[in-house]
Amino acid sequence: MNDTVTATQQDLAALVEGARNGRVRAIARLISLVENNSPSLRPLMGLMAGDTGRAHVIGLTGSPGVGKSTTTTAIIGAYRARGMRVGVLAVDPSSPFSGGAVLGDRIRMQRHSLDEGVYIRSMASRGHLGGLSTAAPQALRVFDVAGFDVVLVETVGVGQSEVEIASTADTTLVLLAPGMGDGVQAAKAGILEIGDVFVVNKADRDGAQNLIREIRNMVALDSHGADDWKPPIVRTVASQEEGIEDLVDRIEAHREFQQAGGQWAARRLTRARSEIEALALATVRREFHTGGREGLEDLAAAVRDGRLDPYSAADQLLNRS
Ligand SMILES: Nc1nc2c(ncn2[C@@H]2O[C@H](COP(=O)(O)OP(=O)(O)O)[C@@H](O)[C@H]2O)c(=O)[nH]1
Ligand SMILES: [Mg+2]
Repeated sequence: MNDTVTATQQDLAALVEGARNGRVRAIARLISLVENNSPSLRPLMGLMAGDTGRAHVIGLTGSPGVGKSTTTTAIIGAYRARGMRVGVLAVDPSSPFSGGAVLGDRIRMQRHSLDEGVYIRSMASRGHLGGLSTAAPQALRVFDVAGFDVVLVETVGVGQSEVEIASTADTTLVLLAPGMGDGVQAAKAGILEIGDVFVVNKADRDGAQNLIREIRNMVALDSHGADDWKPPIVRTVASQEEGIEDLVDRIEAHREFQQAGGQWAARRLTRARSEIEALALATVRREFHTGGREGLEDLAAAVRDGRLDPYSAADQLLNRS
């Protein structure tokens, strides 16, 4: 089967079945189809719709160098020790279709490379319909079909869409580290608002205690109702695997808290909503430009020349008048 050719329904069903049985080649193939925005995605998503929603999706976000990959590797080990199967999706918006993790991550994660209970994949999403906001959930669906108990999503917490990916996880970890010039003041407010668990990594460095205090003050200022989850702050030295058991305990506590209340389902509803919205908007936008809808060029000329106002032009473009 080739990316550029629409696979037959039978091929796709075999691939999905392979993924269901945890076959690495099938999983890899499916994620490549997502990454490359294959025409097969539509039937594929249809085949997979029924058996998704089981995996606990954990997002990790934070500035480059804060220790996301190191922490991810350590968390994998902790979950494996608890007998769970772990998938990792490293979302890299900048890299072209690299098809693999960057070298540093690969070496670091190598200790898990022979473990059948672990699958690590980095994914680019250039040219994907709807970009990251649809590529990431679709890739997550593949991990889910493959029966992973936990999926860790590492994103570079710089762009808005990367932050959104992490924040649509069931549990979002916001990583900060002392001595990186990204104290709480410097960190984007948006990142702090999405944290379910704050991780002060590189706690072996000076300034960790100050950073913890800053975050604690910030969390306290954020108005939490009596029944709301109060984001804990966990100290880690990921490179030494220190604090990781505590971190995983907090992650599990967050899952249990949400499942006991209605938040688990509510968050997944939000995730589905934004995925649909992103797909629909991307489709509409593409139609404007490929001429599937009449007349963006004509309408633009009419607005430029003062024959039409932009509101009416927009209505006409959407076929609403
Ligand atoms: N001192 C110290 N270094 C760490 C710690 N965690 C990670 N590092 C180092 O920080 C660098 C960046 O880590 P990495 O996980 O690649 O960060 P990422 O860009 O957020 O994924 C690497 O050289 C790590 O070995 C830690 O807890 N303490
Ligand atoms: Mg990394």
